[in-house]
Amino acid sequence: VAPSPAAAARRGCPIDHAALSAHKAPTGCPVSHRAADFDPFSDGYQQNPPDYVRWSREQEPVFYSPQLGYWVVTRFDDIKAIFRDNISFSPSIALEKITPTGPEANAVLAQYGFALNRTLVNEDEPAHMPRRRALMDPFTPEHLAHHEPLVRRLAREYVDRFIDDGRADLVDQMLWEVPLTVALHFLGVPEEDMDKLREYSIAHTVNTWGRPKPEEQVAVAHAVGNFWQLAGKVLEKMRQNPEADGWMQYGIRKQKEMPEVVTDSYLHSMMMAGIVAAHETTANATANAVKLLLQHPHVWREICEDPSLIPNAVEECLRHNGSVAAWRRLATVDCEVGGVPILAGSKLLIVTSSANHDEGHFADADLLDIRRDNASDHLTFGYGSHQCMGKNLARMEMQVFLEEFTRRLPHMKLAPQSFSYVPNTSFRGPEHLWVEWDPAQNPERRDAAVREGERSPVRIGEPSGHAISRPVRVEAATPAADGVLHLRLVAPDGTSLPRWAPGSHIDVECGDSGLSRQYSLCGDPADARAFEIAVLDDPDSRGGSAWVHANVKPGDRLRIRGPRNHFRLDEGAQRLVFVAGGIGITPVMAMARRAREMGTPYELHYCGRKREGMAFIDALQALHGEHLKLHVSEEGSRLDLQTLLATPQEGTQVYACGPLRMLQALEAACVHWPEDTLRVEHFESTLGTLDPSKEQAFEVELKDSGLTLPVRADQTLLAALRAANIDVQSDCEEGLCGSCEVRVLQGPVDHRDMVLTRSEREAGQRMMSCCSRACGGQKLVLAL
Ligand code: FMN
Repeated sequence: VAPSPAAAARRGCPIDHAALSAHKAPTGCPVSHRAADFDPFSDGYQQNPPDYVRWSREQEPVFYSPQLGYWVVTRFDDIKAIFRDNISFSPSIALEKITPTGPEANAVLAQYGFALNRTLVNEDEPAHMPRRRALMDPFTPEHLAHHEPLVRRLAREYVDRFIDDGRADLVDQMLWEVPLTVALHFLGVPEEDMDKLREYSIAHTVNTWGRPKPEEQVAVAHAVGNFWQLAGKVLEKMRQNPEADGWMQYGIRKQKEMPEVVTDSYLHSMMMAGIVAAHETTANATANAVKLLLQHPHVWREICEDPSLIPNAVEECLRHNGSVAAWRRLATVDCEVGGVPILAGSKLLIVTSSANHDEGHFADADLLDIRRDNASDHLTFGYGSHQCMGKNLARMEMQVFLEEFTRRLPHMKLAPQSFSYVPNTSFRGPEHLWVEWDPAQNPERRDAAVREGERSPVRIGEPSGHAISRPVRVEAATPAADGVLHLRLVAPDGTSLPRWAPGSHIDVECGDSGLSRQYSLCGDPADARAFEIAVLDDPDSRGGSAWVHANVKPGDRLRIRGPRNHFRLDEGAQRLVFVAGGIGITPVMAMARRAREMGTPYELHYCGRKREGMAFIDALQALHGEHLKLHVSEEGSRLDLQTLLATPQEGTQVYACGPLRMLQALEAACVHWPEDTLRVEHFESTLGTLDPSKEQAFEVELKDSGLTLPVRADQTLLAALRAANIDVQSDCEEGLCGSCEVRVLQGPVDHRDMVLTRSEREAGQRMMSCCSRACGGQKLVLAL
């Protein structure tokens, strides 16, 4: 086994420079000045971890920190890949002390018989998955629902205590204690030990993830030792009454069935680690969320006015400013992360909070956008087989707390203060959060019913774009061609809208009709004030486009969702060919504008039946000049795809949108081109509704999560995944948009979507979970 980099660092630079230069590391040596200065215990990291490592995310995404003796990883894809592979990247060091303590503190810990060992979070395979599976049931949405009344009651009672004061430290007066009580309740712990546990659990955080000064170490060690012993005593109490409710009692009962899986050491360690896992994370996450929302008063106002935004606001707060800033893994083999060679035995600090601000995954990543459609892709809960088991308990608590605050204290503001954090790498939340308000304005003084409020159903574990709509005002509605209406949509208060990239679309809700339809953004991405779309009046309308044409006028309010992008332009392409048919011009014109801006050689082919029906011809001619080729069939100028695509050219990419027939012809014309040359977007689906009498049930094995699930004949794969607490995005649920794509590792797929190309289908490595199934009831293995 290679020496650990920490040990090597003490002897000099641990880096194999020759190997690095062969791998084209960004700086040649990962111990750049910035890497050398990286200090996660400094105030800069504590105040804003993703900002503190922005330089790394942008320029040096994998670097070695000599101060910490860890490799630091900051990009989304690299971190997700590490989470995915829990064999090469062992979780065994997740609870190890990041700052080794001195002999005196170690002796104190030994005095208490401290032996915190493997739980779940730091357990390796093959022991981990059987244990996780054995203990998972109490975390399913239906079991968690039993805890909701307690969370609501506690939240209400704690707010009662300070609502007339006009000022409160939400951390001290509520957010610390309520999640602790919920955690204890969930674990099955008697409430009488609460105060001591609170004191001890802070010490545990400092002991594990912090850098206590030598003189503090002994005091911390005493507290941790006491925590350990108390955890042991509480566990003994529970063993006397193993039939009681609680996750620990559930574990005690499981121990009888499978003593080799649920061991004594596990139960004692979990008793201690479980409290931290369930308590501090949620307390901090809520404090971070409230702080963040109050720092964005317009967003706070919006959720006060429309509580249905709360579930996604919670997700966005977890992404933007979550309570787990970084996590750890140990490389067990020589490997590469982001192209940088890492030796077996190296320790990795994976800065999940930085991944959550990675522009490569989250557009306009620093913006707090509570309508972000992929907010729940964040890595705050980790991912894969070790993903936080309690994630949905945390989500439920946070939703309830925010409902309570927005309903009863909508006029609450942040009091002037500076924020302090317990210095540590991983768990992050303000130690105090002072808020103030005018009690005379409390809504319940005017209407006592506000205190009880209406219960909006808590949405547990369902990251669906359908819940998040954004109001816009129609600034202009003008014809862009026969039967094509061009809409310019702006924020009602005139502020900027989220940034978007070419290929994006929005969903427009068609009034009260219950319909919503996707429309590609066709304006200029540099225009931050407006979204522009163009809607064809479809003669065979199912209601959506007909509604738009019959109803939408300037000054109207509409609700939209998105933008989201499943048709991304590869900005690295050497040459671009764009082909648009009819209304398919909308995404393509935003792309062609970008190609022109970047100076990439491009040509834009725009086909239509007759000129009057083709939108934006004049504007396109003005902007693209000779790059634009019009093909108007009534005028006898059809596009000859065979000639256009006769000779494959290295580095060329073809982007196309238009009628199904045109896209099929293009696919045929591109067969002799390199794979992935052609990228298309479909506007229509041929998918019918699921007919259980014609479908077969099948099984899916989820490799990253270590689960096997049945998918019934009357159920989509997406529905089966959600029922098992697996977060999968979705949008159109018609096989058109690509949001619900999952990676397939094994098994034959019956593809029914319009997203994948023929070669992608043949490769069998991806499938759309909203519609595609296994062939003939066979088993599929997915990377989930
Ligand atoms: N239709 C348009 O008229 N203009 C567009 O820019 C447009 N963009 C779309 C983008 C995507 C990603 C998808 C899936 C569809 C798009 N459509 C677009 C099609 C519409 O969503 C919708 O299917 C069409 O207006 C017909 O709906 P209807 O049958 O309810 O009238």
